[in-house]
Amino acid sequence: MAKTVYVLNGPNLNLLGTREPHIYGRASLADVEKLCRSAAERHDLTLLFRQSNHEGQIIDWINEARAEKAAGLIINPAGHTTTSVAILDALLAMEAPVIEVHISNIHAREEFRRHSYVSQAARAVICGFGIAGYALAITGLANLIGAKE
Ligand code: CA2
Repeated sequence: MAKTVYVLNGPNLNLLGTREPHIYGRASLADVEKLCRSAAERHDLTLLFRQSNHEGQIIDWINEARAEKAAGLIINPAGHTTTSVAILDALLAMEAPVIEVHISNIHAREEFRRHSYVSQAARAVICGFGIAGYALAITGLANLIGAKE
């Protein structure tokens, strides 16, 4: 049976492509989903792709991923990155590898974006590659969990 990978997106990422193209590019979240689906297909992974503007919903999905024994979880926590101990705690309860993704290079921006609670639970962090970072995360995760090429 194919392994399942969750891709979770935090607040306001539903607005991707509508403003700040110099930072986030022109692609929409639907484009990101397409990119992820084609990367997941290459590795024979089942993909669950979700976005929420609500912290509790994201925590529920992380708990679901754990309960369903997902093979891995990729998360762009967006604005929760720098604030959410609750998301960190949910991620720390995961046994499967967690990969943190940011579209922009958070280290080249405002100081407040640089500290991530989520990174403490992440096996790897990808930032600054634009939306291509999601596909890189899926490929990296596939290698970690021994999914097929
Ligand atoms: O670079 C990233 O992926 C971020 O996680 C995006 C977050 C930001 O708070 C983080 O510091 C870095 C912002 C997500 C909302 O993105 C929008 C993009 C275009 C239009 C509106 C919102």
